Amino acid sequence: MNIESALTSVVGSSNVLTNDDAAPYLTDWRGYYHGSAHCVVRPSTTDQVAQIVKLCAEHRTAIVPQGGNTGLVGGATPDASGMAVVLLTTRLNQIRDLDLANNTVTVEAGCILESLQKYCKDHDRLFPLSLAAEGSCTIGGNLASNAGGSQVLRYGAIRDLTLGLEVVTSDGQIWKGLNGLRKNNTGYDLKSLFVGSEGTLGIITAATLKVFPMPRVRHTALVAVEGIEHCLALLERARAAFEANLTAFEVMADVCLRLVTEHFPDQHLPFHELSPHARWYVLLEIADSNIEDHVRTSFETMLGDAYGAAEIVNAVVANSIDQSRSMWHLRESITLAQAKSGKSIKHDIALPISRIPQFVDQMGQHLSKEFPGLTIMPFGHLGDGNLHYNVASSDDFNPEKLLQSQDEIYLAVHDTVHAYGGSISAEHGVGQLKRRELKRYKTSHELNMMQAIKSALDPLNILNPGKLL
Ligand code: FAD
Ligand code: 2HG
Ligand code: ZN
Repeated sequence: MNIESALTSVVGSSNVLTNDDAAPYLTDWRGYYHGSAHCVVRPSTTDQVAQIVKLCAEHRTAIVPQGGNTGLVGGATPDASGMAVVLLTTRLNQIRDLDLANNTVTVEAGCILESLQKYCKDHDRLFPLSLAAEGSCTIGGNLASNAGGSQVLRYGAIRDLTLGLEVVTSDGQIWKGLNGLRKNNTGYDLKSLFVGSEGTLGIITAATLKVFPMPRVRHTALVAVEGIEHCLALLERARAAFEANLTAFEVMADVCLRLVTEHFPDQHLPFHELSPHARWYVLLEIADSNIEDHVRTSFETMLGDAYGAAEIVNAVVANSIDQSRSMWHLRESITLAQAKSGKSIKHDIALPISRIPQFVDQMGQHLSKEFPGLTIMPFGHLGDGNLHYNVASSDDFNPEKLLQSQDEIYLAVHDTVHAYGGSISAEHGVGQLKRRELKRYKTSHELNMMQAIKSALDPLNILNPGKLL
C-alpha cells in the first residue's frame, strides 16, 4: 500500500489533502519558502498521530508538523522533493481540562492560542502568552518554537508556562508526560527538550500549562522618547516602581509606526503633536489585582517623573480599554505593515539589555555606511532584551539590492550580535532560515550534543528533516 492509501485508512479520505487542497500548507506565512509534499494529513486524536508516525517510519517518509503556519523561519514548510507528509494539527484542538485549584489547563496541540485565551478568561483565569499571530497560531506551534510575545517580562516564554507534555515520538509511541506538577526532580527534563525543538524530536499532541488569576486592572501607555538609551532609563524606572506588575515593555523606532499608519490609514498615534525629537516609542503596560485608583495615579506619577528627568518627550495613558487596544493594535500591526511594503530581512536577536543602546548605535552606523539608503526598522520586546532588528529596502536601496546584499547584511548583524554575547534567534527559532548560521555561532561541542539528542530520538531522521540542525 502506498503512503497516501495507508494514511487514508487512518484518518479517512477527507483528511488526506493533495493537489490544490494541499497548496495552502506548502508555503510559509511570509511567502519565502515553497515546498511540495505527498499529501497533507489531518489527524484529530493522539492515537491517529501515533499511527501516522508509525506508518511514516515504516515508509521512511519525512513528517513536517504544522499548526497555524505563522512561523517566521520556514520551519513548517516541507522541502521541494515532494517526499514528505505534512501533519496538520488543527483538528486536534480540544481543551481537555481546566484545574482551577491547581491553576493549570490541559489543551491539545492544534488549539488556536486565542481560543485558549478566551476559554481561560471565561473561567476567570489568564493564559498569558500573547502575540500578534494569536488568532491563527496553535499551542503546538507555540510550544515547538518556544514562542515569546509581549508578556514574557512578567510570565516568561511558553517553556516557562509548561508543566507537562504529551508527545508522539519518532517510533510512534506516545509519551504521556502530562502532569500539572510545579516540582518534579526525577531526572532529565524531557518536556523542556521538546519545547523549542521545532518538530525535530517529536510531535507534541497536548500540554498542561500554567494559568494565572485574571488581573483586575491594566494600564497602558504609549510614550515618545528621544533615543534608545532613554527607553532603557524608562525601563529601569518602571521596573523599580512596579516590579512584577510591569507586564509589557515594547519598543518601536518611529519608522515602524509611520509604516503602520501609512499602510493602515484608520490607525493613528494618540498624540496631538509629534515632537521631531521623538525617534522611539515605548508601549508599556502594568497589571494589578488591585482596582484602587492609586494604581493609575502611581503609573501617571512614574511617567511624570520620567518627563521631569527628561527621559521621555511625551506620554499618553489609555483612558479606556478601546484606547489601550488601539495602542496595542499599532504595535501588533508592524509585522503586517512590513510584509505589505515588500521584502525585508528579519533579525530576531537577543542581547544583554544593558548593551542594546551601544549595539543600536554601532550597527546603525555600520549599515548606513556599508549599505547607504537601507531602511532600519527595529522594534521588539526591550524588557526581554529581544529586538526585531529588521531592515528593508527604500527608494535609495531597491529590493533587488536588498536581495543581493542579504547574506552580507545577515552576516554583519549576526556577527555583531555574537560579539556582544547575544543570540541570533530570541523567539522565532531556527527553521530553514537560520540553519546554516547556527553552525557559525554554536560551538562544535554544542552542535555535537544537539546532534546526539536528535540521533537518539529520531534515528531515521524522519521528523522535520532539514530544519534547525
Ligand atoms: P507553525 O508555523 O505551524 O510551526 C512552527 C514550528 O513548529 C515548525 O517548525 C513546525 O514544524 C513546528 N510544529 C508545529 N506544531 C507542532 C507540533 N504539534 N509538534 C511539533 N512541532 C510542531 N513568535 C513569537 O515568539 N513572538 C511573537 O511576538 C510573534 N509574533 C508574530 C506575529 C506575526 C504577525 C506572525 C506571522 C508570527 C509571529 N510569531 C511570533 C511567530 C509565530 O507566530 C510563532 O512562532 C507561533 O508560535 C507559531 O505557531 P504556529 O501554530 O503557526 O506554528
Ligand atoms: C513581534 O514581536 C513578532 O511582533 C514578529 O515577533 C517580529 O515581524 C517580526 O520580525
Ligand atoms: Zn516578537
